[in-house]
Amino acid sequence: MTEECRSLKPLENDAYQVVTEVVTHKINHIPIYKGDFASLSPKVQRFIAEKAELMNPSGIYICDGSQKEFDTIVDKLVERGVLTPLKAYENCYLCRTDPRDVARVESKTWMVTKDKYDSVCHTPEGVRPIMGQWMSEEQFGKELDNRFPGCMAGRPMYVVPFSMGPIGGPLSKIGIELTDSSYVVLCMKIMTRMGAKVLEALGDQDFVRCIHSVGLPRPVRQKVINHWPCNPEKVMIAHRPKEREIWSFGSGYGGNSLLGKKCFALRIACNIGYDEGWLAEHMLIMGITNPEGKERFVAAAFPSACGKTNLAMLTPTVPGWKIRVVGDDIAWMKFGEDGRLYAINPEAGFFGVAPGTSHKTNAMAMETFQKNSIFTNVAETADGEYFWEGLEKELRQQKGWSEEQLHNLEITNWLGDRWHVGDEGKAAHPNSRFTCPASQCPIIHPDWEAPQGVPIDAIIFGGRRPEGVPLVFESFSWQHGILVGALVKSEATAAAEHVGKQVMHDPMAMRPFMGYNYGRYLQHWLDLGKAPHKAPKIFHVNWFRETSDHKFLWPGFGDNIRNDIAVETAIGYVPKRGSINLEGLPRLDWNELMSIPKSYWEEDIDESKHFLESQVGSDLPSEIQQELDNLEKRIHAL
Ligand code: GTP
Ligand code: SPV
Ligand code: MN
Repeated sequence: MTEECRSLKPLENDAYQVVTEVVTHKINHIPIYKGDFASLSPKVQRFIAEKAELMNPSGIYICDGSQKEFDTIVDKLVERGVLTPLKAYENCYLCRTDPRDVARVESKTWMVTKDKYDSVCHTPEGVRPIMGQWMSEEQFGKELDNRFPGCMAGRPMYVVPFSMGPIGGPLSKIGIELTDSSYVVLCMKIMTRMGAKVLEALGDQDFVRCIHSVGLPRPVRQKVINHWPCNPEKVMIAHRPKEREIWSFGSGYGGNSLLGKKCFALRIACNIGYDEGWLAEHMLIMGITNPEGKERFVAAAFPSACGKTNLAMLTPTVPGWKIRVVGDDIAWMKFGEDGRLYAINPEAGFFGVAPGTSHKTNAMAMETFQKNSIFTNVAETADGEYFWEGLEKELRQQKGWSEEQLHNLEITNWLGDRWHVGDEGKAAHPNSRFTCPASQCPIIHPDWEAPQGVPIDAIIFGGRRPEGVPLVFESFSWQHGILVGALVKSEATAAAEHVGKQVMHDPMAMRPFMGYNYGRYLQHWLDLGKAPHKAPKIFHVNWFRETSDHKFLWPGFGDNIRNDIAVETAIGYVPKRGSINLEGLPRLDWNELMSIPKSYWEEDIDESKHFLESQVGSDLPSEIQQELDNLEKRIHAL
């Protein structure tokens, strides 16, 4: 290598010197394995060179996003045992992670801002904020120094340019993820629009900087489990919203490592949305066509593992209705010139909870992942099929097996151990997931990639509420609807590290994904819904109400289509008896499904007030305080 190359320094104009042939193949002492560094914009070059210098990878691999590239990486991972082909399907693979790296780690997720209150609310002394954790810039500097220098030693650094939303669309945004995980590259190819086309569209513009490392430089001192390098003790998912930058260390799983998803499309994007006048939300988007052929679009926010993917792809049990999916997890929404709210799905794939998914509960998801998909932490049958809890019955039917034959089926569970139906423990991890291209969904909406989005008529909030909360109610107004969203609570699920069935607050289904001061976020919602904007209606649903012996009161899934309006109650409009089509359902306890028990709601309002006082404090917008006072009065008058 020439001396001139080794001493390469940023030039005044922000560009790296890329004139000699040597330099196009190496940055400082680091070789370029693939891609044309010289053709990148100065900003992109600088980003790559600086971070390569910091993390010291063995080489740099600039992804072009082609199928050939995907196949090459897959082949290598199969050879190494990281992926196992699922022979029963076309181009589908199983991946088992280190069992310590199986879900998002909310407790290790931080927002880094100079002013603490840009990230969190003014909570009373001694109260730990649950909507976002703040870290000071000084502390972040220390944490970074303690993790990232040299962290990619012995591993290639992949450069993954990606677009959230259709490339070049008016609501779309571009990011570049640097990662030392080839599994992440494969998933990013499925979950985003990725590769050379994105760099073309980017030109000289800025982008969201995403830095991800599994945090285990070579030579590795610890034992690597399942060929899945990670560093659970040192996990850190840090965001610098002002700088539009994400630093993720130590985990290769889902939202921790596919940085386009929760980190960018929610935590960073809600900051961009605050600055630019739009919303980034944890919501599915679906089109519902009634028997007369009229289609309306709905966006729905449920906490993690509470049914977004299932609802978005629902197969209606009531004849004449049609559902088509636009997105299953995230919505970016902006009011248009005509005053209506428009939404895009920034993602290109589904990263869905596997257990519980079957032809009975979500046939459309099943159809979507028959090819070109990656399954993480599911089980595998001796026939090279995926397996998880909830597939027992249909597998038996499909094969024409007796119960005994099913129990004899050889299964390898998510931990790689031999397992049979009926054995102790689980076949698949409860947060095991499928990653599949949305374009393969049979009911993907023809406008799902419309750059300007689809018009939203209604917003739905919901959660897992075993008691007290009726199947459905409509809010009295936009402001009241925002209060309803702010008071969303749900039972904890396996999507993050919380244990047990505790009912937790998850305002707007955004608790783990809030990117800035939650009081300002509520104010932003209030402001956007004002004239001349035409605010959509807001509803709350609960498919998860239980009887006293813990059975679901509502069949759910395909039956979630049944809805009509309405009598006025303390908490909102609820459907009249007879207004919901119940044809073909087993006997339902309508009164219990729709009741609003006074004692439950009296307790609930006290708890809600306490929650908003302690967690939002003086940042609570006065309009929301007013709505809260009104709600309290109505409940006491019940
Ligand atoms: P994230 O991807 O984590 O954001 O989850 P999600 O909100 O998309 O949840 P998903 O649709 O994947 O559902 C999670 C679990 O809830 C699965 O095991 C489903 O089978 C189950 N589930 C979904 N919808 C219903 C329903 O209407 N009733 C009942 N009882 N269970 C449901
Ligand atoms: C969620 O937890 O809401 C998910 C899965 O959608 S993850 O991408 O891991 O955050
Ligand atoms: Mn989600």
